[in-house]
Amino acid sequence: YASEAAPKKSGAASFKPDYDAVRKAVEDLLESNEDYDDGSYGPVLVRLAWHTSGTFDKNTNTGGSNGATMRFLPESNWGANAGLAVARDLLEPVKQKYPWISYSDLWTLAGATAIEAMGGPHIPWRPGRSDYAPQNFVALPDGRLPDGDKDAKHVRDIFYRMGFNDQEIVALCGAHTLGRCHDDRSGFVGPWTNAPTTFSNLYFVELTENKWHKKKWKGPLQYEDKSGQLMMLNTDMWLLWDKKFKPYVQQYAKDEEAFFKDFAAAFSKLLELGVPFPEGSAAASPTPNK
Ligand code: ZEM
Repeated sequence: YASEAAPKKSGAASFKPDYDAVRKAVEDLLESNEDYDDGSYGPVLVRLAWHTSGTFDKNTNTGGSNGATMRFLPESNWGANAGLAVARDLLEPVKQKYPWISYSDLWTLAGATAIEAMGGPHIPWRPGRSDYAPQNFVALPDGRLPDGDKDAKHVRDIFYRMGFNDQEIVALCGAHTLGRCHDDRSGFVGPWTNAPTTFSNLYFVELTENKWHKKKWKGPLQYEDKSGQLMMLNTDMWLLWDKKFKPYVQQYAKDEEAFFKDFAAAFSKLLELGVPFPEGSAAASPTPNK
C-alpha cells in the first residue's frame, strides 16, 4: 500500500499553481479564430508581453511588467497600445479559469508561450509578478515605447533606458518576423514577412536581401518592397543603416540559431525588467552585458 499512503493535504498547503495548464490554455487560443489576421493571435500576444514590459526605466526603477498597469487608464489608451485590448480580452477567460495567476504573470507567460508555439526558441520564464490595485500606483508618463517613424538614436534612447545593448536591441526587433501593422492601430500597414505566424529569422533575411523604398501614400512614413506586400518601419531600416546595429542584422540573417539563442535571452530579460523576484530565486536568463 506504500504508493497509496501518500498523505492528502487539504486546502492551501497542497495548492500548487499549474503553469503548464495556463500555457496549454494559451496555446488553445492561438488559432481559435481563423478569421483573425493571418489566423493566429500569437503575434498580438507577443506584442502585449513586449509593451507591458517595455515601459521599464532602469534609472528610476519604474515601469515593467510587474503591476499589469496597462489594465488602467491612461496606459490602456496610449497610442502605442492601440489594438492590445484584443490580446487582453482574449486572455480574460484564461484569467477567469486560473484566477490564482496575476495578470502580469499571465501576459508575460502568454507571450513566451506564443513564441514557442509559433516555432521559436524556449523562453525562460518564471512567475512572481503581482498586480497593482488601481489606486495604488503612479501612472507612467506616455512616451516610453518606441515610435516606428523615428531613427537609431530614438531606438537607442528607448532601449538603453531599459538596460539593453545594441546586440539585444537587434535581436529583440527580430520579433517583427511576426504579425503585421494595422492601419486602424498604428497607422502603418502590412507584414514584415510572408510567414507572419512562424517565428524565424526571415525578418533579417528580408531586411538584408530585399530592396526597400519609401511607400508613396498619404499615410505615415514606411518602406515597402517591390511587390508592395511587405513593409519595414523607419526604425527597422535604421537597424540596417546604423554601423553598429548592422553587423548583428547580417549575423542573424545568416545564422538563425544565433538569433534564436540571443532572442530567447533578451526576450526573457525583457519580461523580467523591474520585477521584484524573491531573493535567491534563480535568474531565468543571465545575459552578459557587452
Ligand atoms: Zn513592434 N511594432 N516595435 N516589436 N511588434 C508593431 C507590431 C509588432 C515597433 C513598432 O512601432 C511596432 C518590438 C519593437 C518595436 C511586435 C513585437 C515587437 C507595430 C504595428 C508597430 C508600429 C502595430 C499595429 O499596427 O498593430 C518599434 C518602433 C519597435 C522598436 C524600435 C519588439 C522589441 C517586439 C517584441 C520583442 C509584434 C509581435 C508585432 C505584431 C503585432 C500584431 O498584432 O501582429
